[in-house]
This record gives sequence, structure tokens and C-alpha cells, in this order.
Amino acid sequence: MSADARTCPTTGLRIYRAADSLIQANAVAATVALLVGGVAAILVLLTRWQAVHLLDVVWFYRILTVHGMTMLIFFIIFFEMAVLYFAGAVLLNARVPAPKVGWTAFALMVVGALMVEWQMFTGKADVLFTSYVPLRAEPPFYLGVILFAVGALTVTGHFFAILVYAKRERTYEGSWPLVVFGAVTAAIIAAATLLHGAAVYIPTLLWSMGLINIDAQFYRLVWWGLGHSSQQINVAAMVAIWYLLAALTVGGVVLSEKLSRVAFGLYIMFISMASAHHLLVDPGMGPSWKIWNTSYFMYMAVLASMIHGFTVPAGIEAGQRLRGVTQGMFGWLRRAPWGDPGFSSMVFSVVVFGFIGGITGVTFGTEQINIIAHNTLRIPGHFHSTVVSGTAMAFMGITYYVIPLIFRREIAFYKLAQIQPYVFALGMVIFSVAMTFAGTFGVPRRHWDITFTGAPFQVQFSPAVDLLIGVTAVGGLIAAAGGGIYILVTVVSVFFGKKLAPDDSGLGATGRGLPLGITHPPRALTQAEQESELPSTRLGSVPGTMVLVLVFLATFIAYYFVNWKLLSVVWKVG
Ligand code: HEM
Ligand SMILES: [Cu+2]
Repeated sequence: MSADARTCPTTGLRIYRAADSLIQANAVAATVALLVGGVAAILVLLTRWQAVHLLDVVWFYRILTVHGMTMLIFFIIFFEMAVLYFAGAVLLNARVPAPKVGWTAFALMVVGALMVEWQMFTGKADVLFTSYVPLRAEPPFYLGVILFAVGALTVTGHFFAILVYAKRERTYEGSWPLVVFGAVTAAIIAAATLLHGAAVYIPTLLWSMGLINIDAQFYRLVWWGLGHSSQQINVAAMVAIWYLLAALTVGGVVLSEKLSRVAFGLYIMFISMASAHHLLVDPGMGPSWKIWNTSYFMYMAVLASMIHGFTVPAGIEAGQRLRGVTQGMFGWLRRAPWGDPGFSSMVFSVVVFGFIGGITGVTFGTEQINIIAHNTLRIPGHFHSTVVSGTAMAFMGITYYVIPLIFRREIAFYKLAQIQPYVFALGMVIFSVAMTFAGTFGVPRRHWDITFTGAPFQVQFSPAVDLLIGVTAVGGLIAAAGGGIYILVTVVSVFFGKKLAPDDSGLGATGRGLPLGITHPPRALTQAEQESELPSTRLGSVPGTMVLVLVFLATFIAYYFVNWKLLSVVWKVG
């Protein structure tokens, strides 16, 4: 083996130095973004908490713009770039064909992000995350977004090149592992999404320079081709990490490769039409367009998430049972490694994403119900349980494996790391549920002052709203504490953590700052167990998961029904 690669002592994978350092750079950039976006989150939260009302009106919208851009674009996408290098180069033992291209792309993304931050903080881009035309930012804002997107598109292309090289050089046997397949899904959607990005941001740049006109409805349509589809990149990346963490922490099995692959394929085919749920109150689109696009085939993408939401826990249950953890209906859950932050993060990510994010998303995206949810706090309530409790939480979980496996460091403050997922998930659940309820009482999103001081009209919310906003704030602060612990642990581990010896897998070591999946990796399945794996795909052999699925469906039906009921009250029918 050449000197520019090492063999991972834990997984036996061959890892090239360029892959190592590109993953590290992107992960560090993501963490810096998380810190900036997190501070902004606290400021926005303390302003929306009417009892504190921290920022003035200008800075509220400015910092809200910073929060949305820095979290949803910079934090999430930098992390996804690391995931692509990991899934391509590390999991397939492959070389990074053009490290220089990788670094150029990284530089473009950093420069683009800095330009955007600079414009936002100097008050030249108070346009919020969606930058809806005719709200206008200065040209460098749009240029920064474009540079960032070109960098991300380059990494996506590079990822495909890694796949081609890996195949040509036969660095792996058989077909891609499911995690790689998931990353490929994310990358395909990313390519399509980033092209939408070009289609909207290049004209908008020209518009902000005064060169052309842009129609507001055109902007919204194309922008959501970017804005919604990019959420599906996040979902695909998150699901790939679910499978990876399930395998690393408890030896979760893949019940049916085919089913899981088909589910990933459904994302690619049916996601872009779901963008329509952002345009449901727009006057420019007709009712049949709206109903068609937010029903029928859109549910295929929902179906895909529900398939993964079944196969991931079922794979964990089957894996546990095959390894002898067979007690009762839920022994596989009770005896799971709850002290492994990779495991707990993954479980919370699955549960909160499914139960809160998924159910509210399908409900609010229904053409008829949308009218009572649109632009209320129900919307940020919904997406903080998808992209934050789901995707960001999964990213946090995989970090506890990336630190030892890629950065080759022990995890600092391991006890804190172990409670981190609990703090973050608990805070986020309180935050997003309370926010959603406040929205149900009609409280608007993106609103600086819901007491409407000095307004020519009176608006009186239900007295419950004060309480709900207070609970939202407390939940948000708990979540922020969880985010703070994550940043502390990762930064200290990466820069000051105890180095692992090159050949040290941590096997058998105890009491050290490493997750259980590394010190005590799940035992490989024996030949006999592998052969008995087939029958385990029969649904009856995962009874615990079946019960959980039924609870999920019941919750889903109840919430959906209640919302139609609420709608009928608004309409004064029934
Ligand atoms: C502790 C963590 C977080 C807290 C406390 C928090 C809090 C908030 C609050 C209070 C708002 C304003 C809602 C409104 O007034 O309409 C908001 C908006 C938003 N947040 Fe977060 N957030 C957190 C993490 C995140 C993360 C990790 C992401 C993305 C990955 C994210 C993405 C967004 C976006 C996209 C918006 C909407 C911005 C807009 O309306 O333009 N947040 N957040
Ligand atoms: Cu959407």
C-alpha cells in the first residue's frame, strides 16, 4: 500500500490522506457555521420570547437571515460534503481522484459563505433565508450564494468521479453498500437542486444589479425547486447515516436491500413536485396544479420515508435478535447501548423526524389544510423537527464516530458527550411542539412583535399563547445548551483530544472516551446467522417494530383528522 493511505484499525477500510483531510476540513467548517448559526438562534429566540424581546426590529430580521442561511445552507451543506467524501472514498476504499479540485471547491465554498455573512452582518441583505423578490440584497450576497453552490456542485461531481475510479480500480466487492447508495441518491438530488439554484440566483443577481426584471411568482416557483429539493438531500443524507449508525452501533442488518434501494429511488423521482406545498397560497397557481402536485405522487416520497422509518428500526431489531437479544417485544430496545451517543442520536433522529416532522409535514402540505398553517409558527415548528431534530441530530450522532475514525482522537468530556443527544433532543421536542401549538393559535412566523404595538388594529391571541411562547423559549434554550455541548466536545476533541495510535482500534479498551461501537463493535454474524437472515425479512419476526409502526400510524391519523376538524371550524361547517 502506498504511503498516502492508512488502514483503519477498527473497520479495516483503506483511507487515503486526501479523503481524511477533505472530510476534516468540511466538518470543521460545518462546526464553525453551527456555532454562528447557534448564537443567532439564541438571539432570535430571545426576541420572539415577548417577555424578553431582545433585538430591535432591524436586527431581528438581520439575525433571522443569518440564522437561516448559516444553519440550513452553510452548516448542513458543509457537513454533507464531508458525508459525500466519507461515503465515496472511505466506504469504498477509494482514492480521491483530484484532491486539488476538492480543495478548490472547498475554497470556493468558504469564500462564498464569507461573502454572504459579510453582506448579512453589514445590513446589505436583510432578505431572510428565502430572499423573495422584490426584497433586494446587494449583488455580493447573490454572488456569494452562487460561489458556494458552484463549490458544492463541484464536490458532487467529484463524488461521482470517486465512484467511477473505485469501480475501475475494483476497490470493493459486489455492489455499493446501502449507505453509499443513499449518498448517491443525495448527490443526484443535489445536482438537480443546485441547477435550480443557478436558474434562480443568476437571474436574481442580474436583477439586483438593475439589469433585468424578475417576476415574483417566477422567483418563488424556481426558488422552491431549490429550497424544497435541498431538504430532500438532507433527508437522503440523514437516512444514509441512520443505516450507517445502526450498523456501527448495534450491527443493524438491512432487511431487504431491494426495498431500501427502491425507497431511495422514490426520493429521486417524486420529490421535486412536493415543492408545490410552498406555493399553496400563491395567487399565480391554479387549484388543480396545487392539488395535483401536493397529492397523488408526492405521497410516493412520503412513502419512501415511511419505508426507511420501518426498515431502520426493523433492521436494528432483527440485528439484535440475531445476536441473541431476544427478550420479549422490546428487549432489543431496552438492552440497546443507550450510553453510546451515536446510538441515542440515531434513535432520537428517527423518532422525532417521523413522529413530529413527518406527521406535521404531510398534514400542513395538504392543499386544504395549508391555509390554516401557512406562515404561522407551525411551519418553523415543523421544520425544526425535520432538519434539526432529524438531520442535524443524525449529523451529531455520526460525529461521535468520525472523531475517532477520521480525526483519530478520543472524544473529550465523554460523559458530557453521552448526555448531549438527550439534552438536544429533549429541548428540540419541547421547542418544536410548543411552537407548533402556538402556531395553531394563529401566531405568525417571522414576526418581530406579536403584540402589534402601535398598529392601527388590535390583535388578541388566546391567553394560552403567552405560555406556549414561554415554553418554546425554554425548550429552545435547552436545545441550544445541547448544541453548545456538541460544539465544545467536538472542538476540544479535534484540536486538543488525546491522539489514537495509528494501529489502535480501541478494541477492548474501557473507560476511555470512545463510543461502545468502537470499543466493543457488534459481533459479526456467523454463517448460520447470515443464512437465517432471510426468514427475518418476514414482518412477523420484528414484532416490536410492528407495534411501533402501528402507534405511528394511529398518531398520524389522529393528527390529520384533528386538522380537518380545525379547518371545518374556520369554515364554520359541521
Ligand atoms: C438550538 C437550536 C435552534 C433554535 C433554538 C432555533 C430557533 C429558531 C427560531 C426562534 C426561529 C425563528 C422562527 C420565526 O420567528 O419565524 C428559527 C428559524 C429558522 N431556523 Fe432555527 N433554531 C435552531 C436550530 C436550527 C438549525 C440547526 C437549523 C438548520 C439546520 C435551523 C433552521 C432555521 C431556519 C431555516 C429558520 C427560518 C428562517 C426564516 O424564516 O427565514 N434552525 N429558528
Ligand atoms: Cu418543502
